[in-house]
Amino acid sequence: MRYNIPKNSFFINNRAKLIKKLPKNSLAIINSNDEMPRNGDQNFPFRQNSDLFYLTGLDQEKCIILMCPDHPEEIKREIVFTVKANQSMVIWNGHRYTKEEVTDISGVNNVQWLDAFDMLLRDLVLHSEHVFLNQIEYFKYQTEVPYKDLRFANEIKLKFPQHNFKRLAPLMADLRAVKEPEELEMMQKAVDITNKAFRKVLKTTRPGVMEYQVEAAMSYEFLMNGASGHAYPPIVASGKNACILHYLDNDKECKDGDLLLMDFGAEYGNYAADISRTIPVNGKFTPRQKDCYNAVLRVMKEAIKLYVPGNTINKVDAQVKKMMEKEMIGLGLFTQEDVNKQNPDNPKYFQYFMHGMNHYLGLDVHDVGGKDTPFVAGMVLTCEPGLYIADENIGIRIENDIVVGDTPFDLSRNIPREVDEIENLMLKR
Ligand SMILES: [Mn+2]
Repeated sequence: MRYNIPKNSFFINNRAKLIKKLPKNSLAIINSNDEMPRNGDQNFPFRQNSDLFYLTGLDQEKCIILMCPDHPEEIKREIVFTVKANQSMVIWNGHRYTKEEVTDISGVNNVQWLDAFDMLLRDLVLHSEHVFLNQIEYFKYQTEVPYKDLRFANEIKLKFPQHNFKRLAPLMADLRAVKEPEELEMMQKAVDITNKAFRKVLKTTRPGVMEYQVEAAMSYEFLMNGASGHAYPPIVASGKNACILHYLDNDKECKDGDLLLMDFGAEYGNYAADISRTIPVNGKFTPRQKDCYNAVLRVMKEAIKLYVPGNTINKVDAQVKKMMEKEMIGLGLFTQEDVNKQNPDNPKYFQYFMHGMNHYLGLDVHDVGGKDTPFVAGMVLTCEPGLYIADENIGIRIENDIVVGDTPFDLSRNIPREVDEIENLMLKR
């Protein structure tokens, strides 16, 4: 393992929290993610199912957990299934978990090989009234790929059509949204590695550098420090490319006088960082760039104060949009009068700041949680105001990762963001 995994008490506690949410006589089933085929005999790099990792710590393909907390036989209340490695697997793919290792990592005592799955599943289903099945339920996302949990749901419904099937995803979302101390530690580590990468970028960026070379500097620091890599495809966007919100080409030259917007984050032990920074390619902001940058930075500092219990994503977003509107008037992008007579369905600010300014962060970069769910201490969200003035080749986003609390805590507090700080660090190239 490249990372230090939390003690199994963390995973045991996570399962206890889920069990509390299950009605009596329930069975919950969570599968490992598929190994996704690429081409020929290759797979894409394996990434564990976030819910399975959260409940077990297991970071290997073909694991399944069955949780049946009211089963009359105590030994069957929690079972993990895993693949039994044969000699050829070990030679070609390396070590696979032993039963003892599964117990050490997850704290589950009953570990079985996959060939015992069908009979034990039958036993547990027949002792249960409700069967909770997992599925990706992220809003605004759909896929035509029949992934493992989905195929499994279809299969088990055919086998046991009289059972009462229920959605596990909303329960998992409730649990995962509020982070345990072990998780904050993992996320802090992901953010700290991202900080190292940013400082490397400050030292290596200059006119003539290609965007992908900036990306390479990030990747180098990530891997050198035990991250599995990028938590999501990084955006390295110079000049007007910064106004393309999901720019991923990263193939242009960074030019003298342009800004460079980077949205990037390390993944450490399956936990994501999500940071954005904007720097001048040549090491010095122009007066106009500085004015625009400081406008976004002022808003960010005010916005972080809103990450307190009771607030919501939508409420914070609305307040921040008002703050940005005021800054835009200050920057001469439009006037108060324009705002007074604007079409409320298409406000003036929208032309220069067209994305949401926060989302949950955790095992997934766009983590579970609702936009109108009141914040609770221990939730982690990004704070990412932006300003995009395509006509002026200016695209700015500054993004930090904030833990909700009466006093919000900034995981990214050590990542440089002041104009002077950035310019000074770039001077030392
Ligand atoms: Mn983000």
